[in-house]
Amino acid sequence: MAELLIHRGDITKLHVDAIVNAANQSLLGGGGVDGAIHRAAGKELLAACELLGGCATGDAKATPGFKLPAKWVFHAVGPRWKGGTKGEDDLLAGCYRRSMQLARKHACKSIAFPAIATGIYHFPPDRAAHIAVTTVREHLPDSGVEQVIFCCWNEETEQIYRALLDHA
Ligand code: AR6
Repeated sequence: MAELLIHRGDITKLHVDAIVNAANQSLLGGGGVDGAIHRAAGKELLAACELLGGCATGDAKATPGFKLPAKWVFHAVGPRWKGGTKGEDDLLAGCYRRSMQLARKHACKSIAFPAIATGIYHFPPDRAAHIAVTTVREHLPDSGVEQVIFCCWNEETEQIYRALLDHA
């Protein structure tokens, strides 16, 4: 039976098979968790990302983790929040679905997600967490993943995930 766990802290420190990045379409780095991942992984990560040719919103692409403890980074591009009527929910679900598919492809047993799109892209955090948990649960059985960590950077996010997972 696969586990869904909550961890409060920095995703770049986690010893898991894959961490997911909240990237942008260029895949060439940025602020927030993206900046932290690029700093911790080293310059080789940017060089690997340059070869990927960008990524569509709602999709994800894989690179090695280089200096990170994680073996892989799945760079997912979340949607900017535009009020909820521009397909944001489906695009965010796509990030989680594609990441779980990449986990299967790369035989990952453990994967950690940040709260994609809830920072600089302003997606409402409770709505985003619901999509994250629902989409991961849906794709878990086919994925071969045994442990999913929802990595929460702040207390508000942690409380939202706790409420969701405790009442499942
Ligand atoms: N570990 C875990 N979570 C973190 C960390 C960390 N080290 N740092 C921040 N968070 P954001 P987005 C949380 O803004 O909204 C970048 O410039 C943060 O508190 O990183 O998808 C990209 O290049 C929030 O809960 O990503 C894009 O241009 C969550 O990670 C744009 O930001 C996501 O916040 C993407 O914006």
